[in-house]
Amino acid sequence: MKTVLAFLKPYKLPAVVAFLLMLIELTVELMLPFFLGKMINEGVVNQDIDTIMMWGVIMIGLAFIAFIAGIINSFYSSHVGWGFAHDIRKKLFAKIQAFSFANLNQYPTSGLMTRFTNDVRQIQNTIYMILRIMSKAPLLVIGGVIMAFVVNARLALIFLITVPILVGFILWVLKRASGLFNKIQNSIDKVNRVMQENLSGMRLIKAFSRRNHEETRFTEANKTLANRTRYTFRFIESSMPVLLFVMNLSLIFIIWFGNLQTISGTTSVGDVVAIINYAMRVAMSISMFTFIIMGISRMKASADRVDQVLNVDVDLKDHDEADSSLRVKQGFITFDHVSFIYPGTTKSVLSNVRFSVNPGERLAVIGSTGSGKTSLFQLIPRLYDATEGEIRIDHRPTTDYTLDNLRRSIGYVPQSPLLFTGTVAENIAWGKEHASTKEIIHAAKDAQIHDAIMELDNQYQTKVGQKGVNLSGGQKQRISIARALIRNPKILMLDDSTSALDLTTESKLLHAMESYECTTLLITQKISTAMRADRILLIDEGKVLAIGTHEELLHSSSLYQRIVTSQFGKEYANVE
Ligand code: M5T
Ligand code: MG
Repeated sequence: MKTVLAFLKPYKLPAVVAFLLMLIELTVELMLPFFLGKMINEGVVNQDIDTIMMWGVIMIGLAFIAFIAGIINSFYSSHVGWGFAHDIRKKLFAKIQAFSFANLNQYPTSGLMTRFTNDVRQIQNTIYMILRIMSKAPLLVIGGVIMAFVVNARLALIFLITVPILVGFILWVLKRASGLFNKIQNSIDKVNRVMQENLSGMRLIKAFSRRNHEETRFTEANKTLANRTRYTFRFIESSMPVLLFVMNLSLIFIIWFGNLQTISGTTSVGDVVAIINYAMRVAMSISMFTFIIMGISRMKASADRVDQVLNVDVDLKDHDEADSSLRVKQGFITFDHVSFIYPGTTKSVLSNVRFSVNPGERLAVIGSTGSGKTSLFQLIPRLYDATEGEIRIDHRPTTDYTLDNLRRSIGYVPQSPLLFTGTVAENIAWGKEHASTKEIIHAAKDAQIHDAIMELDNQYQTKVGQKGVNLSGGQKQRISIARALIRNPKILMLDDSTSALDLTTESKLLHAMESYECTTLLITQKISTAMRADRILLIDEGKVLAIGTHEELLHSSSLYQRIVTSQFGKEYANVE
């Protein structure tokens, strides 16, 4: 909770103002029973209308002041709440932007979403309530007891017994409730996760006709949430009658004992009325504790969850020795004895990988599924860091570059293309800040998608829906290629990005890409594509089996021969 609460710092002043205004309200509330007692003792008992009027006017005046203080307090409290929530969201967002892939794997999207929305709102509401009324309740209990002693110490003794019992009981409930609310928050996560997967996988669910299965999953998550919420609230609500019972007992005792004293003449009627009034206010404040408990324990649960994210160690950041003026100039890539294991796993995905790619060279990476091709790609822009060995670009370790400079020089087309909500033009321009229309069209033409875009209803201004559902797989691939090309990268990486293209289009694309002065790495399953590269890297089970031209591999690698045979037939491999 600490990290989150530190965000209150800039709001010290309005928070203090709110607190002071609350103190005014509190003082008035504490004075009113006292004056009421005086009004009865001096005015009512003596039947003195003037005195009654005087105290009446004073009390109305005070109540009015409290009323105004309350309104201004509310204004300041909500200001603190909103500002505070805004700052946390901003910080959370920035933090998540800095997350490495490994960090992201740790926190599912739904969990992050819940933190952004539900958790932050929970904290905001509680902060508001604390400034508005919650902090008043305990002070009112303390002040009420003190004032009761001021009015009549003998009658007030009863508070010394009841208040500690009640406070102890409340603390116990608080401790218990905090754990329960944590569980509720986790269940909300779960419901969100199921819902999110459901929405993003709706087409698949329909195609596989798995509606019932999904419904069961949702019903279960939802039921757990409902059960936990019910249990927690029942627990808290059942503490309420206990509180009221103890408080009412003490009220009865005050009335009974006060009555005896008034009859014997040791206490005045006004004092008894004032003490009863204090007892009622103390009782009200104590019963408010239930809400305070709910609020604070919910806030604690939420704040801890937000804390978790804010305190995550981002394991991938600029090295201290990174030189911010260093840029990738040529695109010379070296893998020097690189081994890689995904964080949190034990399986070696790449072992002892060694190869170099010259500036401007085109290298095809070929290998069976799961052999580590994508993993190898991810190491270059430092989406993950190699476990062992070093990757150098232009003879400098990738860690010498700032992440920003390194990634800026790379055009990466991931294996599953992702489009953002927006127009086609915006999606292409996403690759380069301030891209002109001319550049967008140029990149689209090179990516062989221009003609297809022109056939869309609004051409470049066509909106692609969430995840670009209204485009074909091949169209999405080519838009994401255009997005990479528009950067004019020094290093272009295509992860199986031409798999959905027909041979003619693919051929045109590869031809157009030749005009870009960059080192190109392309993962492919097709020998025909690989053959168009300068050299081919054959990878299997995380090891580099061979690297060389098509002819060289045909002679040196039996696995390569087998792949060629399976794609082109026996004759071809033999003839070569
Ligand atoms: C190689 C594992 C995967 C596989 C091996 C991306 C990714 C992969 N793996 C992880 O544990 N976590 C990850 O985030 O690594 O996987 P790859 O590099 O994706 O293989 P590929 O690109 O050659 O395969 P494909 O199917 O794309 O051709 O054991 O479990
Ligand atoms: Mg892959």
